[in-house]
Order: sequence, then structure tokens, then C-alpha cells
Amino acid sequence: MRIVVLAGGIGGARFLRGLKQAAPDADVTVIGNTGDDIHLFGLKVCPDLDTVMYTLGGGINEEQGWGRADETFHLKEELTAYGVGPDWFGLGDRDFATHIVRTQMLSAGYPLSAVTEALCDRWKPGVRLIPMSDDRVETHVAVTLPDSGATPDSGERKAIHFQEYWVRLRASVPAEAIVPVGAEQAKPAPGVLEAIAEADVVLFPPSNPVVSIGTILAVPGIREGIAEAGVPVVGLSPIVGDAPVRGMADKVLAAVGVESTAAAVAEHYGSGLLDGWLVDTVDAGSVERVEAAGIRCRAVPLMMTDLDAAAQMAREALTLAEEVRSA
Ligand code: FO1
Repeated sequence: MRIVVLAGGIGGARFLRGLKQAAPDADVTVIGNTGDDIHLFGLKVCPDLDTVMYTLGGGINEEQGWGRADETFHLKEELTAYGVGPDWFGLGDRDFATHIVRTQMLSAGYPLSAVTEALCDRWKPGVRLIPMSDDRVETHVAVTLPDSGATPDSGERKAIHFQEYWVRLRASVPAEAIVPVGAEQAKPAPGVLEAIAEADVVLFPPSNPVVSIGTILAVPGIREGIAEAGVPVVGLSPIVGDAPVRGMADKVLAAVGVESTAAAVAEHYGSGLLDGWLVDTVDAGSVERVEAAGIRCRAVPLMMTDLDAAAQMAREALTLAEEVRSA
């Protein structure tokens, strides 16, 4: 079975680990979000690609869900001693090595997809990991900073990098707009559209519907390719009991005018894209609303408390895909 998964960071990576357990013989292609990518200290950092790669390759910091296990921060401390920032983004020594190799290869002319393949030669994630695009796409968030007078830009409306919104500001101010800068001009990376066209099923894991899956779908050709593939497309809600399972997805959903409920996220994707949707058992009451929108819906446990729970979620998604196929 050929499975294509559109993935963001932690939620996508943990779901994929479950999928590998649930369907060990499946041929899995992961299309990774690169809208979170950021240039820091002259290096290209790809948080979502790395989170998938490290999680599936056994190198992730399990508690955080991002960055490397057994990490040290000597390099960051040295940079801080020179007064070189930003200091709000935690890059560890082991993680730095990945960004150095990636940046060297990019500078030598290799596209991000080839660089990612080379990095995966080390980590052997057991899936084919492809960035959504080799072109630069950067998610920006429009915010109005509080008028505290504390910094020169307080009180100003400005667009900031997604990581600055997420990590530095902890999504503490409303996101007024989310803009995947460069997405309109970007082309899907080599292999993306081919994998979609050849897939037996497409899965949307419980990743952020706006800044992860939404950004991937914003690359021209990907949404259309999925809709035209004629295979079951099944998603899992990242919202359980009207709150995000992790992260601050509610903040960015509000920016696109979508309420933080499992049903609203399904409607946001829409029946033109989504055939099946899994909500958590606590949201069983929303099954009817989702089905009324033309999307087949089931309520199953959606908390990825451990690997077995994630594997069970993957099994439920594949079962729903089969139901859709034989309907
Ligand atoms: N998230 C944080 O909350 N704080 C950090 O300092 C941080 C650093 C970081 C470094 C590398 C990396 O691959 C991910 C990192 N993340 C950090 C996670 C990341 O900001 C976001 O959670 C994802 O981009 C959203 O998927």
C-alpha cells in the first residue's frame, strides 16, 4: 500500500511513528512543511523536516518533541557571550551539525529535496521524506505588538516570522493574518505530485491545519493533485474537546476565521478535499455535523499518549479510508 502523509512537526512525526507500527509494509511518502523554516546564524533550519527525521530515526528529544536527545548548548552559550542572537530559539550543538551540513549542501547547489534525502541517509526514518517545495516559503504572521513602550516597535502592526510568533511571543498576541510568503510562486518538490498521483490513500495527521497542512496545500498543484488523485483522503483532528492537543493551533485558526472545534477544522478542509475525518470520542457529538458537510466521520480515541495509541489512530484512519473506498 502506498500512503502519502502531509506532515508538520511534533503531531505529524508522532503519528508517523504509529503509522509505521500499524502498517510496517506500507510504502510511506511524507510531504513535509517548510513554511516554518528559518535562517539563523547564516544557517538554514528546517524544524518540521528535522522533527520528522529525528523522531522516526530515533534521535528526537522525547520530552520536547523537537531538537536532539542528549543535547548540549555550548555553541549557543558562546554566541550569547558575543552578544549574537537571537537567544530565544534553542539550537543545540548536535542540532547545529544538521543545519551546517544542510547549509553547506544548499550553498553547493543541491536542492532542499536532495539535501533532505542525504540527511535521511544517516537517520533512516523508514519513510520517504520530501519537503513540500525546493523553493523558499516562509510563514509570516501579522500582529500588533502591545503598546508597552518597552521596545521601539511596541504598538506597531507588523509581520513577523512564524517562529518569532510561536517561540518568542508564545502566540501571546492575536494573529491577525497568516501569510505563507513565497507559496504562490513555489513549485512542488520533485516527487511530490508523483507520490500523490500514485498513492492508495492520503492522510492528514493531527498537524496544525493552518501553518502546517495549510501551508503545504498552499503550494500550487498540491491541493489540486490530492483532489484529483481519486483516492481516499482521511484526516485526524488536532482539536480535542475544543482545544488543541498541543501547541497553540487555536491562535492561528482564529486568524483564518475558523473556530477551534474538530468539526470546524473538517469544514475548513471541506468535502472537496477530505473524504474522512476522525474526531476524538469526547467530540462524538460533532460526528453528525461533519457528516452533514459530506465528510464521513468516526469518533475514536485521538490522544497520542504512547506509540501503541498512535498506531491505533493510524489503524482507524486506514480503516476509514477503506470504508470510503468501498462506499
Ligand atoms: N520550539 C520552542 O518552543 N522553542 C525553541 O527554542 C525551539 C527551537 C527549535 C529548534 C529546532 C527545531 O527543529 C525546532 C525548534 N522548536 C522550538 C520547535 C518549533 O519552533 C515549532 O514547534 C515548529 O516549527 C512547529 O511545528
